[in-house]
Amino acid sequence: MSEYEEYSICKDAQLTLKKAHEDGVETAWDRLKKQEPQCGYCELGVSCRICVMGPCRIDPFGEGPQRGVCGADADIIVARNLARMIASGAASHSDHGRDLLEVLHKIGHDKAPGYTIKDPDKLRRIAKEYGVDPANLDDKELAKRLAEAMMEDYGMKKDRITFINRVPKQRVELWDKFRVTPRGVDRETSETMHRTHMGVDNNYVSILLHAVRNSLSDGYGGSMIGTELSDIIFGTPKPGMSEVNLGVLKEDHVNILVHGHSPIVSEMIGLAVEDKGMLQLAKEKGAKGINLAGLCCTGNELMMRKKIPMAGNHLMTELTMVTGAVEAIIVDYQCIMPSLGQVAQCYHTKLYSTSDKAKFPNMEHVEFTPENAREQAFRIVREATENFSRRDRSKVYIPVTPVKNMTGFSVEAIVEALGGSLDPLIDAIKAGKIKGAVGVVGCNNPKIKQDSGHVGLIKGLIANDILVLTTGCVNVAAGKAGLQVPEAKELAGPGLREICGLLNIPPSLHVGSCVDNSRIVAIACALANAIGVDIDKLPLAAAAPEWYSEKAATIAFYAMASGIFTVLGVMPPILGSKNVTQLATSGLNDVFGACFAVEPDPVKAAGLITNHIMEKRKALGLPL
Ligand code: XCC
Ligand code: SF4
Repeated sequence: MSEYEEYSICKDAQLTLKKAHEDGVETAWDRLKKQEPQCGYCELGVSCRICVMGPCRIDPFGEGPQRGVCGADADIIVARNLARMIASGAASHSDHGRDLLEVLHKIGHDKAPGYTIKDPDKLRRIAKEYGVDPANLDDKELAKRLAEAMMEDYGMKKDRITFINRVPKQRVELWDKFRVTPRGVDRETSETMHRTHMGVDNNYVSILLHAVRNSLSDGYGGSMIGTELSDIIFGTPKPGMSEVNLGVLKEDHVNILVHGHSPIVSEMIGLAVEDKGMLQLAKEKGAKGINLAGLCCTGNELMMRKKIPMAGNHLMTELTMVTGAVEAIIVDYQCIMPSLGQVAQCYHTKLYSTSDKAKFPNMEHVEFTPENAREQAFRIVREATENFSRRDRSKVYIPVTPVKNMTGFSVEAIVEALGGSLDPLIDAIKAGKIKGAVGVVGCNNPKIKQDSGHVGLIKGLIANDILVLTTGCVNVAAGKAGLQVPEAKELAGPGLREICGLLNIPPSLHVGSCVDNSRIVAIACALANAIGVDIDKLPLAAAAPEWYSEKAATIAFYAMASGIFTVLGVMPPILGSKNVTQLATSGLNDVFGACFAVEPDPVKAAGLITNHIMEKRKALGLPL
């Protein structure tokens, strides 16, 4: 086994990683090695630097200090740190949602040239959910009114955010009872920061209950608004074919990559690369055309809607440049390693940051606003195309050919594939053809062999007739492994194989980006409502096998609080508090009917989840 096979299960990663080392490029894997051994206190969650009487740490062996300078013990410190993680994740998704809200509002005011309403039906449907009567209003006026109604969800005018209306009644009663129903998107994040300041909330249970409320303000607030508005503005995804891996880069084309999370910038880049003048310029520079591909969740957004291929997930982002074939990477925000600029120094790739809130070393900043986005997109694409002349053709190395990936499974598309309602899915679950469904979500983390957790778990689940829904970086892993095409039904158990064959869908469905986990909880709510039970009674689960991001912690929390058992592949920093660990891995069950498990081995994780789903089936009296 070559050294590189220890880092990733993917050929493209192994081969470019080898070249990266030959070229003297440092990657996340190298930097992880230099960080080891990582701080044990921080791993356990028992270090605190919330105030400058500290930093403090608790001795996990009970011999050294058991309290910080302020008197906080391990329970308080671990709970506060975890709550702050969740606040950051919620803030990230919700601020992304807010940017879309701003675009919608500006569309309504004619201040966002180039942006339009691509799904007016959905605009009308969502407006109704917000109590805005669409009758007699044109799209623009409606955009304005819906935007204003959604802005109230971010503030404190309401006592609960609007999409809570999608949640089964029993669940909301439970949330009300434990006072975790989210009131405002920003309010809950702000309150987490307040509660975790020195001398505010010092009860680990109440800190964590508020963290739950904060996570729900993301899942049913910021993220859900982000997803629904992206559909309204850029179109609701429909199933179709695309491609994944580094082989989507084209040797004879200008290659432009978009990276980050928000579709606001990348949709404009998508328009610019199709412009005739740009194509002409590309030809003058000796390229056959301009090839656009995605990375991370910006890539997921474009793949879902426009079937634009994906060059890679999180750990591939540095390696794309090692191909020597990338003219430009345009980033928005989140999950963009600040090392990209350093890697670019070794190649001809030009890097552009586009958001005033996300700037990076060795990257040119070209600020995008709803007003100037079209102009700026053309400017960057022109520069990228001109940059083709600087490519050193002798250094180009595209090591693989692309793999097909089916995409576009929005809730609407799933319902349509089923013939207009969720009933056929419910029938298949009741009959035991499909045993249950699992959202497999999240990142890459160099602590785990890249994509091994995702692929191992998905294979294990589909073999047991469990339908998988993927978001985020999992999509690329599953795609590369050939799991997201209808032919992958051959790897599924007999029941799931039959259903996939009937509907011509893969056993593992790409439902979108990180914010699109809101699609998964929306389906869970719709299933529960259709059957007339609470979500925790359903044969569902969630997993984040290779998570690294605070956002993933937030997603895990809102999945759990929705009643969905959640398995993590990487240990969160909580082991320093027995009480918090006990609560997370079992105590929460008594409150929300779901809790967490940590299992790095994907085969064991598939077993755990299958057992859980079988137990839920048994309790519902369904065949096993
Ligand atoms: Fe980021 Fe969303 Fe994680 Fe990938 S999966 S590393 S958060 S890009 Ni959401
Ligand atoms: Fe130390 Fe308490 Fe300050 Fe944390 S909040 S750094 S435990 S004194």
